Amino acid sequence: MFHGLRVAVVVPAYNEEVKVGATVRGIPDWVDHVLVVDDASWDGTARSARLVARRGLEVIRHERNCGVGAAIATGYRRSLRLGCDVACVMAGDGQMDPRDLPQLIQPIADGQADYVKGNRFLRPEVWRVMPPSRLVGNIVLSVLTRISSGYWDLFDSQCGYTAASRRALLALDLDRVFPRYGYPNDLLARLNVAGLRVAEAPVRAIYGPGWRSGITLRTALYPVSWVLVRSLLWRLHRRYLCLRRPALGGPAVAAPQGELEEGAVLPEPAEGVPAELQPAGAGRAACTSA
Ligand SMILES: Nc1nc2c(ncn2[C@@H]2O[C@H](COP(=O)(O)OP(=O)(O)OP(=O)(O)O)[C@@H](O)[C@H]2O)c(=O)[nH]1
Ligand SMILES: [Mg+2]
Repeated sequence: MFHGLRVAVVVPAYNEEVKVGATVRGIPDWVDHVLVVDDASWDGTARSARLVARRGLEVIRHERNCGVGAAIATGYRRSLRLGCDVACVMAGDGQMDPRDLPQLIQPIADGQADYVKGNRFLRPEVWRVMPPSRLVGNIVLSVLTRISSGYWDLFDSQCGYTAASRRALLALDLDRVFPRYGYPNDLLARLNVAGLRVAEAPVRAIYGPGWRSGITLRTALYPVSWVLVRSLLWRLHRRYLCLRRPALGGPAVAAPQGELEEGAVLPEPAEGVPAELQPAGAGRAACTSA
């Protein structure tokens, strides 16, 4: 618990058998639930995570690779079902420092923010620690994401170290969040359309000697460019042209199984995601949308 809030840390992991154990062990004891989402890794990621003896640890495995955004959405759904007040995301590759967790959660605990993202550029050593290719990419994408998301004060858009309040998770349509690299950019536009308050907290950048990344032109740059254009158009459409419609399809996610509100849009079952973590109502007879 953190100041009376039940906290989950979601750890998306794909082929991280070397790093995931240390990542999980580093998460402080006051975190109530650690939800490792192994996205159909072909190495021993799930086994390495399960070897850690820790209260509240769950290892969820997708049957097929769904992408980092989809893995995070699976973890978010589980945290909602566990009754958590806050769900943080900490990558399974050991690039996020657990000492930064309290300052990510604090603005939510203080009632000042619904969602908090890390910003590595708020710490001076970032210029020394982050590789030049990442510095340039981050700066360009941060500026573009300001435009696409409508949050003009935010920076370091690609930082995946975040804390989301229950309120934010219930307002988002988790089934529609972009499933692969590009999800942070997509998520920010969705938070904006839902009218949620987003804050930033300084976090450390970690790029050790064993650093490796799944980011390539094909896996990241092209999808992220597409997400930025799509998010901008969607946000402008939802904010300025759809004034009579609700911000996002919240009820479908918010309502527990069996208690869906009339008129809620029921999501399609997500392929590769375990049955118990399918979106609320998935696969049931669809209602008509409001
Ligand atoms: N669940 C899931 N996780 C993934 C997938 N691809 C990457 N990840 C995880 O997402 C985290 C971040 O991935 P990276 O490729 O290192 O990207 P990054 O850390 O944002 O960027 P770098 O600065 O290049 O390291 C890691 O914990 C990966 O294991 C995927 O397809 N599914
Ligand atoms: Mg990484």
